[in-house]
Amino acid sequence: MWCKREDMIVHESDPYNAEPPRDGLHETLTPADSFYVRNHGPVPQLDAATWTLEVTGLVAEPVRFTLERLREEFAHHTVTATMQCAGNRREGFLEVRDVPGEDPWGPGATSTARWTGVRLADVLRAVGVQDSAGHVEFEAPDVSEIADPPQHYGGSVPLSKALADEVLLAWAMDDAPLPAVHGGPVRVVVPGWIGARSVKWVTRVTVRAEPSENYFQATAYRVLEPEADPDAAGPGDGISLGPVALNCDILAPEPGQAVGTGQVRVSGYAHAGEDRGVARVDVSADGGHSWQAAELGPEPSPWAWRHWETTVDLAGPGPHTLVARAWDTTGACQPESARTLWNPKGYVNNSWARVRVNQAGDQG
Ligand SMILES: Nc1nc2c(c(=O)[nH]1)N[C@H]1C(S)=C(S)[C@@H](COP(=O)(O)O)O[C@H]1N2
Ligand SMILES: [Mo]
Repeated sequence: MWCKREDMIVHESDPYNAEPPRDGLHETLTPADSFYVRNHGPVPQLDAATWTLEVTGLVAEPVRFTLERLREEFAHHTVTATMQCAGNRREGFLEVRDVPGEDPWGPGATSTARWTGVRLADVLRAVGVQDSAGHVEFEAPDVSEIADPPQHYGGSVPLSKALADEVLLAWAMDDAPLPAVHGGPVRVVVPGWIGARSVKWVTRVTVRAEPSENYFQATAYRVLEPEADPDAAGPGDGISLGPVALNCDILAPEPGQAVGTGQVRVSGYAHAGEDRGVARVDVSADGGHSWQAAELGPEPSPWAWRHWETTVDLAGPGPHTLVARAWDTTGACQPESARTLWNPKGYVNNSWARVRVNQAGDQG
């Protein structure tokens, strides 16, 4: 489905929500057939020839752009950026407490691509932003029944982020036309922020004084207090999510994998959102008692994840827990346990990554 590999882990087929197995996340640029998909409604089939983008609200004068006009009037830019859903690694919360009504995403609700398009800032400046502007809202034609009441998908970012160089109206992913399932013909890409703000199939940009009132901005994608009832949550409740929290996970070995005797190669990804970078990743082969620094791969861009790997010695045959934790350029480290982070909608599980493996005995 949607040109994805057959072994995608499909959380929902309608709307289609799927993540790749861990082995789909090893490369700097995630292969298109492995890139995770997060939808809240049916994928709209839009025609690039008739698609238009309305830029309105607190602007000098509203303007409607065709794709051709965007391509012709503005400089093209390419940014390598990691998309990460706020629900990435939610699965890790389930052993703490259930998260009713939300899909148990593993470590694959994140992927990286080279996005090409025009800067949102260039478009906003061309249209003229009024002094009273504070936020920029994005709206798309997909209607979500999950929203209360059912409504088009949307969200917003503060004007300061909307005007940042890295934020694009993108029509290409890894130099190919943006596939429909990823928001083609055009989506917003907000590097360093939760995936929810990178609105797919964007057809309207509204400059506003306040954040969007859309359900997915005002009510969802918020960290509620542990005892709050998510069904009773209303606009403005909880902590609104924007910049991505520092996170990492182990990609190899896989959970439950039987590993041989001797040294074991451990690898994974780490990602620090917004203006922070990954500074170090520590790996423990004894459940977190002792640590060694992993070797960091190249930083593909300030907006992308970094892969890491190292080799560990396991204490001997039997079960072992491999643990990984990332540090960012502010000196902050991931929290140890999902227990301290559990929240009713299951967002931002950025606790230490843990993978249990079994070391085989000597084949004497
Ligand atoms: N129009 C629209 N945009 C959307 C969504 C959506 O359901 N509809 N989902 C958002 C969420 S929560 C995420 S994590 C990213 C996922 O992008 P992808 O499907 O290309 O991986 O898209 C965002 N943009
Ligand atoms: Mo998301």
